[in-house]
Amino acid sequence: MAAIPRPLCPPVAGHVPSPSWYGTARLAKAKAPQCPTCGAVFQTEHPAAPGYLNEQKWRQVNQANLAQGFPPIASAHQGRSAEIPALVAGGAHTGAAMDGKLLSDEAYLSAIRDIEDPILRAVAAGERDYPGDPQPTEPDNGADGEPDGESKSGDAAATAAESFDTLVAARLRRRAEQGRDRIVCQRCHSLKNYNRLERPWKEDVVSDPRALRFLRYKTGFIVVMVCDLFDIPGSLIPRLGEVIGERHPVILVANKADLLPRDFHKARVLAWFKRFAKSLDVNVRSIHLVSALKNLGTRELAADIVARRKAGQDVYMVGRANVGKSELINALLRISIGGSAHRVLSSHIPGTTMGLAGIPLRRFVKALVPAEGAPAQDRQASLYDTPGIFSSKSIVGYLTNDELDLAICRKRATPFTFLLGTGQSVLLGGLGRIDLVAGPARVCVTVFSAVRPHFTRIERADELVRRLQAGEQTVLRPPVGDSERLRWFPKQELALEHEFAGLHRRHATLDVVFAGVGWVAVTGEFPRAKIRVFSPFGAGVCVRPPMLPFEYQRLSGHMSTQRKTPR
Ligand SMILES: Nc1nc2c(ncn2[C@@H]2O[C@H](COP(=O)(O)OP(=O)(O)OP(=O)(O)O)[C@@H](O)[C@H]2O)c(=O)[nH]1
Ligand SMILES: [Mg+2]
Repeated sequence: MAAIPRPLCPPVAGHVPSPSWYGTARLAKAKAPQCPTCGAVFQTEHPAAPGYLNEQKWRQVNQANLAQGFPPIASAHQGRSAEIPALVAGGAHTGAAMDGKLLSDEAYLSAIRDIEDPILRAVAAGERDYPGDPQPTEPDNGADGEPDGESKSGDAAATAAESFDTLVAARLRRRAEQGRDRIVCQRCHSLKNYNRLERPWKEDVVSDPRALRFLRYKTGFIVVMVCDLFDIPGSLIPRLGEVIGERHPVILVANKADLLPRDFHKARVLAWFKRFAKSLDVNVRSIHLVSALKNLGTRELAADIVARRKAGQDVYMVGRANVGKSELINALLRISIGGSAHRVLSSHIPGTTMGLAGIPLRRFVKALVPAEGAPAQDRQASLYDTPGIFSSKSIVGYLTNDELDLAICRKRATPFTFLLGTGQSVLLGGLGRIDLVAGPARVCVTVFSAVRPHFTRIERADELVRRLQAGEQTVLRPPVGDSERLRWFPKQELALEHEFAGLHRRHATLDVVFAGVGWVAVTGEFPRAKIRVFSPFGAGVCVRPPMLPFEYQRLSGHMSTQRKTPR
């Protein structure tokens, strides 16, 4: 595959580089305060960058840390670190005298008790049923509502106040225990609630596997290496063993199995996948096909992790960006008792996870820890989500958010089978193109991709690509956007030229893969065919043995030489 001669995206004016890459390496040593859902180091400097907290949230993080006995945190970004203690000390919003210190637990509770307005008091205490709410309250939970001072004697009022304290303390403890009072960074908040990012995501991706190098110097852990079944071999990290060490036990997981056709032959796909696993330089102990989103195979995976993990060992999820590591952790939490409050952030934007986000293993009761609780050795053990390693060869790297929506396969892929004649071309938007330049009159091609394929003559394909590169929107989508965006979009270049013989009339001979976008299977019995494959910068294309060699039969009844584009 050709190397990419330029950065993934044009420079952005006023952009501040993210500290994520270095943060990841550093985090292994120094425990800086992190966002619990993406692992980014908290900061108060750059609102659009990962880990940003406003001043109020920053104070709350400090208070929560202090309540748990941690020292006050300093900003990871040194620029304003001198101001931070003052900022924290300035948190006297409850009116308690603090002499430059933070509120203790008791002071916080008494400050809450002193609030006169019952509704404000309930809000401050984290109540969900506010006094005056029309919902019925539980009959045995009278202290949950407003203690009615006027109708009580002095003793009764004191008891009510005391039980209110106990209740608030218990509730705060419970919320912290359940992870419901987590404070997340602004980036996670906007990704989770609005599914968008304010700044280009490509600025934040971790593209060097050496970010995981700290694992080389650690002992006592097991690795779960996740890859995307829809993007093999693009989602494998070829020389991971050089980075993390070759001796650590690795469980290899091919995720997103739900994207394959409904009745795919599992044993055959597993055998096919094992060939790629053999080329890895890590100590692969077992292989699983799972779907984190649909909870397929996750229980078997959990049982395998339990069987292979020794007491006290940590678990690290590693893999390329967007393969579903975080979703897999959420799937394991889903099958654990009460673990859902510790969810990590998962989104279709590559580079969602920014640092090491560790979840104590005791949160995975029933999935990774026995139902009666974690054994003593496992008290300190955690399951870590790591930032995905972005592949510079992936075509996905050139796409904007809107284009990602068109290109990334999110639901079961419907294979389209067509006859491609010599001198014809099949195009996957501006992301890939295969020309059949010589060979039999026709070959069968089956497209597995979310991008709508376009079939045409080679001369017409040349013309479409030329117009696209001149900034005109054509049927080739993605890319999408104004003419400046289309002009900027990388030019299609020759990625490979391949000559092969068709082996069987009813059996695909090979897959042509466009990393991150999908693949095209070629079927037919012929002595020789020659294809030319193009992609942006000529990157991310390879040929592999067919993954689903019999799939082309599915639509053979609908096949038509007249129909140029599938409906
Ligand atoms: N169809 C399908 N989609 C999945 C599955 N698992 C994850 N996804 C989707 O893949 C996308 C990426 O998932 P993440 O969990 O954020 O991937 P990640 O590996 O943590 O990515 P980074 O944090 O960027 O390294 C999200 O849109 C998920 O919904 C799956 O099993 N099936
Ligand atoms: Mg992630």
